[in-house]
Amino acid sequence: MSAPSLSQILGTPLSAPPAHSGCSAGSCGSKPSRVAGLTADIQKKVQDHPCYSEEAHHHFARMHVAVAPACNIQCNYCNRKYDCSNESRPGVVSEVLSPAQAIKKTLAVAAAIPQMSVLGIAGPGDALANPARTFEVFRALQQRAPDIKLCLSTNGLMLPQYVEQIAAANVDHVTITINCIDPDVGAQIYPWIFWEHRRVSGREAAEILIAQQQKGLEMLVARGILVKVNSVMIPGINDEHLKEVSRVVRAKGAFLHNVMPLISEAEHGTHFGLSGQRGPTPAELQALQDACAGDMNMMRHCRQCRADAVGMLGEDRGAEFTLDKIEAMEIDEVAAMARRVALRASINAELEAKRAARHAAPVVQIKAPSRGRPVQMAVASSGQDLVNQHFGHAREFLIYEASSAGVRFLGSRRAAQYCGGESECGEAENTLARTIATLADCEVVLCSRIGFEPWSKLEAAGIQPNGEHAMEGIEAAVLSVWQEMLVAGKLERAPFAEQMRA
Ligand code: CLF
Ligand code: SF4
Repeated sequence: MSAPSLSQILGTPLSAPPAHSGCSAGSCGSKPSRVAGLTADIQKKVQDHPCYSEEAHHHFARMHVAVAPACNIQCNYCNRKYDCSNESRPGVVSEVLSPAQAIKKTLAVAAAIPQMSVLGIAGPGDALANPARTFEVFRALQQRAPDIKLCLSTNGLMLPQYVEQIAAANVDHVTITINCIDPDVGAQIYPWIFWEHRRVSGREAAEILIAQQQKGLEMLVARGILVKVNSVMIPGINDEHLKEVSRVVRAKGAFLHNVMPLISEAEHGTHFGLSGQRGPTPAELQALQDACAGDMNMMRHCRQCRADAVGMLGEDRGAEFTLDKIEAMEIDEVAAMARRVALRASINAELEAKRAARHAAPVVQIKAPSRGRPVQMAVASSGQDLVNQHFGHAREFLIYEASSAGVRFLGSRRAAQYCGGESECGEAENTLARTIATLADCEVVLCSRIGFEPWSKLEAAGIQPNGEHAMEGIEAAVLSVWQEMLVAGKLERAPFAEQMRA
């Protein structure tokens, strides 16, 4: 007997993804349905900010300038002395810039990459522990490139003192790293802070920091500045507590919460790395993000950028813009700004048209949701929201879940590039094994192309490679594969990984 058709199973033709095929409410930042539901003012602020809008991160780039070397607190997960060109994590930079160098670099990048819509100051120390340098850059860019959004990231210790200057500099996106609201938890994360000309340690330090962060958050919200809260998930220390943090910052008006995994390796020389404190597994992180979600916007596409990152999230083009290279660049600031403004308008018009089409599409009536269990899939994409990357070239995979409720984005996972060229000869086997382990809970991997060797190894591990949706939109492709699995009766069986465990 042949398999039933999809419309027989679902009871209605499926010509398009469901109207709300993106993340379900509260699951991940400003997805299309959320962008449409925001006030015009907020929509304008987030629509081309790659961190505040998941949709925007497929199309717009950001850059950081590393003008803030000093920090006024110590976090047990931070060591700014360690640098490595392959390393990507907050606090890591190749060169600290003077404000003048940072301004020049920003104008050079903004001329070369017209998708660049946001300039952030995120270290390598704390932006507000270096206020003169930070605000000099913001003030100059406000004058010379007023179309670029200004973004600031801080630990919050000095935030209340600088809210006025932040507002005056037209910075309308601020990130505060808030890992706790309980000083006993904080004492396990922060050994000391520098406060009113003295070093304060232990519980007292955490108490001061928490009070300053909360006050700063309230003051920013009162001024209409969008606040994102970053939290580092540290298993056994603040993982359970972060649900309460999420509840409190949401009640105070934070726009977005970004729960990130602790990065902890002994070779980084951090306290947590040396003491063996582990980071969370992808499943633990996902579970906490889901638990925090409620009606809060959760960010799930963070790439834990370097403090000198340049380009789309997930890529780093910093090597193209070293000081010696930008010195040699001729920049026509006026022409570059006109190009950026035109490109931004055209991308936003295209996204608006897609949103309208999505809302106009027929709503899929699912009559038998129990027959379609959720399926987790990995996607290789180099941007534009498309399945457009060769499996062997992917340095990260985007993880989606498809179910009868639609498609939702779960996050991204780093991977080593399988086709790494001659330098990696002999390493390919290990790289592939590591990638397969990273994707072990996915049932399908979508990519534009894939070689025979990785295809057969993925298949043997229960992960079905799929190159049939090359250059299609990611969500439509993921939904389409789920539908094919449903029609083929594959969703009546448990995922391969579960079958192996049974
Ligand atoms: Fe940079 Fe941060 Fe602004 Fe974005 S990053 S200062 S809000 S422009 Fe973005 Fe990078 Fe995650 Fe930060 S992906 S680490 S959340
Ligand atoms: Fe490092 Fe940032 Fe913590 Fe300062 S606030 S110690 S720079 S992670």
